[in-house]
Amino acid sequence: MKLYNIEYLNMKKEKNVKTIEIDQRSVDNHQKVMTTNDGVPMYDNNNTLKAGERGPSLQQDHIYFDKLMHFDRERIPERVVHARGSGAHGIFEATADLSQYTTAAFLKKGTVTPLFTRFSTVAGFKGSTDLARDVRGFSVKFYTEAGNYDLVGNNIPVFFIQDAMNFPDLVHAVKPEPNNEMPQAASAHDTFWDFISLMPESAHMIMWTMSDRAIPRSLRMMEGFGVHTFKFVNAQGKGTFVKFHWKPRLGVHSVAWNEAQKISGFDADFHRRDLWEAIEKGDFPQWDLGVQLIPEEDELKYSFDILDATKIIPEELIPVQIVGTMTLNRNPENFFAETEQIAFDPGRLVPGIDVTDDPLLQGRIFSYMDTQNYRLGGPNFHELPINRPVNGKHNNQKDGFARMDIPTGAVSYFPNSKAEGCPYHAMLNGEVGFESHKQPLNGTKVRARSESFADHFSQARLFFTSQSPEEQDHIVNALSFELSKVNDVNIRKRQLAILNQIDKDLAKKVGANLGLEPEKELDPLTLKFARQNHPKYPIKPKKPEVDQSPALSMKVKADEGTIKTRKVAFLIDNGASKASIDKMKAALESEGSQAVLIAAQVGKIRFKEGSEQEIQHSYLTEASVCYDAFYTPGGDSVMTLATNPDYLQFINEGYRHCKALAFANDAEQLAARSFIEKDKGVIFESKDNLTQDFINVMKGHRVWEREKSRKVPS
Ligand code: HDD
Repeated sequence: MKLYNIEYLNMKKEKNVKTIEIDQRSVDNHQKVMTTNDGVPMYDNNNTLKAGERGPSLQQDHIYFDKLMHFDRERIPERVVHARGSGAHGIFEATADLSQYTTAAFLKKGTVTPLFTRFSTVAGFKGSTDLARDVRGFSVKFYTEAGNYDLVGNNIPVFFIQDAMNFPDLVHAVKPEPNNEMPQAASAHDTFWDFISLMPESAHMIMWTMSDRAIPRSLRMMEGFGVHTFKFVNAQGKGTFVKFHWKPRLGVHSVAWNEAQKISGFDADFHRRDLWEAIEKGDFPQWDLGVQLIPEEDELKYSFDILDATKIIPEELIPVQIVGTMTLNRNPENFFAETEQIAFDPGRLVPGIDVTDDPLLQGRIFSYMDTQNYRLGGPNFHELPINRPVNGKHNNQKDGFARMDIPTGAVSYFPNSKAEGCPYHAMLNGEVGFESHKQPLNGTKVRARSESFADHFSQARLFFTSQSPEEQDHIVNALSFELSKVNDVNIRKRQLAILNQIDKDLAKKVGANLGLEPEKELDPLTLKFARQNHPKYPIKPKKPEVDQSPALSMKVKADEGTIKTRKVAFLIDNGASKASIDKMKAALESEGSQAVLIAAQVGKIRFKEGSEQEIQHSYLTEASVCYDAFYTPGGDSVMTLATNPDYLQFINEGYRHCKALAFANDAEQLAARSFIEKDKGVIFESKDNLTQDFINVMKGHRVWEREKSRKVPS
């Protein structure tokens, strides 16, 4: 059944069952008199009530107390992890027939379901930078016709630990150290690497977090993963294991670490702004939802355990099938009411989807509900507009802080006869309700770890060796940076020994940057802790099914890239040639990319041809690191740009970060005043096909080969 009309839904100011409901709660102050919280018009919002104009304030000033009482309570606890986040409304349209595997109503082909998505960093506080080296949260709440379904994932398909019992320790280790609350939003410190170097199960995740995946170019350009193996359940009650993937339509791209550090200074809201602006412009970000399906019979077939959250199922082993598309098409009206108050929970499941025995997933099921109760002040957080299911909630739960629903009648128990047995549970009427998958269970009560979880390095190696040479270099650099920030040399040595188990060359290169020779064996302390879980550790790993996984590399494949929504800085000044600007602008816009004119100052500039234009961006406020590519048009502006250090900084930095730089005929001489050397990413109008070559290089995201020449001191 198609619940909503897709064309209608794709309008900019989205209207769907959920957003209509949200809009009903929105408050418009236009032309309204200011009132107290009780709706009483306020005569004077400037002065407290006093005994005489210069006298003390009076205790009867209820209006002032009303205002301050609310102000004093404006802050709620930030999320204990994932505090910094950005969200948007959207829709999901199911495009594949999955009825053989699941009864989930929102996955029925053709169904359109409203949703809200929140992206986040993990370690930083609510006000921290978007560009921290960190995992990104990728949470989606589907408001389905069978209730809310939350897919609470990350942009990395594996996790640091295997069992939820270690989660508070992991978080304590990565968060700022408790004595001095430093460093903010950074894993480059002793306590994090102390923990990691004693937990070899983190090796695979560390490869991902030290790769450029942890510094995305945009939230719109990252993959998302459900991480755990979940279970689909069909109408006959048969289960199928499933892994969820989100594939961004704009491709998967990152910035360079040097850029990330600088963006944090120039625009700590870089990702938030990028998401917001794209949606405001109507450039709605889209992801395809993919699934990897594993028959129940194959549960134990692989060299790794599918219940182990530190493992992927290589796409080359089980391909990802696309089953639908998510479109984010509306920004929140109010950050707090929507993005902050949304409460995700991986235990929020709908009929047709269930959890598996993954011990990390099992542990999450408690934590989320518990944290929402605390963070949002009580058990009625489900009634907040952003959290309410669109199909209504009916049960006998009552009271609690800030109850918003007003249940009617005298009956709040089940079974009852006085309310005709209502609300009834689905089985009474033979209706569909959530049923746990009928999975046979038996076991001895133990606190233990399965031996099938003991191979910590095979997939870490698979990830590293599947990267391009440039991506491998970035991992070496990131590890060298992080471990150089660690003060305790024993921690460095321990981690280096872990890296040596992953890849000898990797360990050697990182070791060289730390002045250390990698130890052949794991450190005795690492072994001691690993043996707590696996007494016979190290256990000989099984032979992996694949030894290369091209899907793990972000390198853009030839002809697959797009420059849609990319921002190109046009570096100009008075006297710039409008014709030269317009030619490039038209070419870029035809590919969906955006030209931003940047001059020495905001205000009017006059073109060579005589016309004028209002400029919004100047070298004072803009930074090269916030743009994808650079164009210097021709005209008389070339003379002033030649002596403008801010301009030269822009292009030098763009060059250092391997971005495309194009120069119109007259402007080519400017390259000679910088550190730029002609390569395929430096396009000269006199030598190249100016617009087409520029676009082609941008499609490849970066000219990474250029990195070898580290000559640019920007
Ligand atoms: Fe978690 C938030 C993702 C393991 C406990 N987690 C949180 C958010 C995301 C994830 C995206 C932010 C949700 C939002 O935007 O509001 N967490 C993950 C993934 C994990 C994972 C992909 C492993 C595969 N988490 C994990 C474990 C535990 C938690 C093992 C505890 C046992 N996570 C929480 C939490 C948070 C949270 C403390 C903090 C705020 C919140 O829940 O709403 O309950």
